[in-house]
Amino acid sequence: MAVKGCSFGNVEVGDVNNDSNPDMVVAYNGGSSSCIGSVAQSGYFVLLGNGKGGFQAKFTGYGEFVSQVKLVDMNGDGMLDMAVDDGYQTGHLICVTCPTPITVLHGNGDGTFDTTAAHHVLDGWRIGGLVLGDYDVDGRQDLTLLSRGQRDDADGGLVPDSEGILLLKGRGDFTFEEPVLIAGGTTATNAQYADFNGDGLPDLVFGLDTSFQDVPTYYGLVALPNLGGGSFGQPLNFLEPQADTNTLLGDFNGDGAPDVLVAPYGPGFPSIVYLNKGGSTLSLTANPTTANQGDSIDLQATLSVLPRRRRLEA
Ligand SMILES: [Ca+2]
Ligand SMILES: [Ca+2]
Ligand SMILES: [Ca+2]
Ligand SMILES: [Ca+2]
Repeated sequence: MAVKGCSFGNVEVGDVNNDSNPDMVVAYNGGSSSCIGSVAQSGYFVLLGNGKGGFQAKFTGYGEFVSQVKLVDMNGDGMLDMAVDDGYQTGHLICVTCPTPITVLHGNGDGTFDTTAAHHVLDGWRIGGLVLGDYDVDGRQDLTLLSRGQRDDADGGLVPDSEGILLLKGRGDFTFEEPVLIAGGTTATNAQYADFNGDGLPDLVFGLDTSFQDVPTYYGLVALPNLGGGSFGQPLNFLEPQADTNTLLGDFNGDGAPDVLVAPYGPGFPSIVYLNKGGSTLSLTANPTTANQGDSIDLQATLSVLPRRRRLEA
């Protein structure tokens, strides 16, 4: 296996050959611009686990500059497929406005993926991250892509306000509906789905990297509530330094509700944990609903507390 000092992308864990032992896939950039004086083919490594801590690695050449791979069963056949973010490079130079093709490779169930019949999901957009999840809860996997902009073929630049988050509803057969852009004019450092309010719909949380909005409506740590049917509500913003919001999810206090850890990229900022208060809401109703100055009215406060999943299971 020749690595030659080139950069790796991300690592994913999953059982790609269906032997119940966890395996790994690793994105490999290749290309001379990320290597030290050498040229290497871009692609990905598959490391098949033997269940005892050992792995057998195999490299497969693919793409121009594979930066991210994600494992998911896109067609529901029980075998993990692989979504691939390729690009940021043309020739041997990293290109900041070049589109990054998104493809899905069909998993053969034996640790290999069909690179000869890649399913092209999206071309012409510069993508900075892949997020998996069935956001419309129809049982078919969807794709959520972090857009760094759509290439403007007229001038070779980027279409204004085309940064944001692209929602691609999956049809379950490696094809997707037309992308829908939300959070336009912003770029996210990363994004993840979790059901923060316990309504069964996965909500989206991300850290803001850059805003190009004239009047900012997204900043810091952003949570987008899932309204159902594939749509998301207004952002809930939490103040954080811009471009410093790498988000990690976990249930850090063991109450069954997902929390968010904001980890700084650089020195000087502390890590912050946002503990989820669940879907609790406080509302106030007046009786009568209208009154003149000097009249008395009754106010009734209602506190609604959604049951947490762990409590339901107990
Ligand atoms: Ca395996
Ligand atoms: Ca599959
Ligand atoms: Ca879906
Ligand atoms: Ca939810």
